[in-house]
Amino acid sequence: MKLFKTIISKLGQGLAKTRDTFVSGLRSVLLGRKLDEELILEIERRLLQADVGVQATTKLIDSIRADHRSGKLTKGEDVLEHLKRELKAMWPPADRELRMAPAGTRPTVILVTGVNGAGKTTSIAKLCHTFRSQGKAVMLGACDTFRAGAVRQLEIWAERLGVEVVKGQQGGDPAAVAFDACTAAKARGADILILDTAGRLQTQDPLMRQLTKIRSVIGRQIEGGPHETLLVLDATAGQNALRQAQEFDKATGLTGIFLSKLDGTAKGGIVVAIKEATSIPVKFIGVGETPEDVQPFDPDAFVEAMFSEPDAG
Ligand SMILES: Nc1nc2c(ncn2[C@@H]2O[C@H](COP(=O)(O)OP(=O)(O)O)[C@@H](O)[C@H]2O)c(=O)[nH]1
Ligand SMILES: [Mg+2]
Repeated sequence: MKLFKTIISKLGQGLAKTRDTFVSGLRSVLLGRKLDEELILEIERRLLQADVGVQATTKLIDSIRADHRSGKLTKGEDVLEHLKRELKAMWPPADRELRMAPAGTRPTVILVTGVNGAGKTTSIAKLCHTFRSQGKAVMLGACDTFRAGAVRQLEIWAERLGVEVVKGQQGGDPAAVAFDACTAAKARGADILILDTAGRLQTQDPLMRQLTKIRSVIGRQIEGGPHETLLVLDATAGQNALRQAQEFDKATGLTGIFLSKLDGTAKGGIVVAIKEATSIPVKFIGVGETPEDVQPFDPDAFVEAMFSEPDAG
C-alpha cells in the first residue's frame, strides 16, 4: 500500500502538467453542471487537447453519450469517475513484463531503438539501475557508433552504475559491436545485455535495415535474442510518436515501448493514444533524467495519478 502510494505520488509529479491542464480544468468545468450536449462537446475538446487522440476520444465520448441517454450519467461531476473507469478498461491484462531468456539460460538481450534524442541512452541507464538493484549482472553494448560522444555518454552512465560497456570504433559497424557484446556477455556470464543504438528516423531505409542486421547478428549469437526490442518514445512528441511506433514496429518487430519524458511538458493522454494506435505494450515510463526516474507502466496507477487531486500524495 505504501509502495503503491509512493508510485502514485512519483507518477503524480510526472503527470503534473496533464493534471493541471486537463483534469483540473475538466473538474472545474464539470462541477455543479448538468450533463448536456454542450458539456459533452467541451469534454471532447479537452480530451483531444490532452493528446488522447481522435480514435480514443471518439470511443470515450460515445460511452459518455450512451450513459447519458440511458439516464445513468446526469451530473457533470460523475463524468470523471466514468472516464477513469473507461480509461482503465482500455488496457486488458496484457503482457507488460519484460521478456527474459528462458530460466537457466543467459544473457537476456535487450535492444533499444528510437529516433535521435528520444531518450534511449538515459532510458538504458534507468533499466540498468533497475536490474542492478535486483542484483542482476548487467552489461552494455555501445552500438551507437554514429554520433560523436554517444559512446562516451554511455560509458559515463556505466561508470556511475558500475557496469561494463563493450564498444567499437566510432563510425564502425554497429552489428560488429553487437557481435562483440554478445560474445563478452556470454563469456562473463552476464544476466542482462542492453544494446544502445544510433538514433534513426523510421523513414531512413538503410538505417532501418541496419537494425534488422543487428537483430540477426544477436539471434545467431544468443538463442532467442534479442528477447526485447524496445522503442524509446518521447512522450512530448505527440502524434508523431504514434507514427514512430507503427513504422519501427513494421521494420524491426518491437516487443515493447519505453515512454520517456512523461514529466515536464508531456500530456499523459499520449499513453491512451498509443494504446489505440498500436498493439505494442508500453512497458516502462520515464519521469525524469536520473536512473531512478523510471516506473513499470501500470494502467490503473497511471489513470489514478492522472486524475488525482493536485495536492494529494
Ligand atoms: N525530463 C526528462 N528528460 C529525459 C527523460 N529521458 C531522457 N531525457 C533527456 O532527453 C535528452 C536526450 O536523452 P538521450 O538519452 O541522450 O537520448 P538518445 O539520443 O535517444 O540517446 C537528455 O537531455 C536526457 O536527459 C525523461 O524521462 N524525462
Ligand atoms: Mg544516445
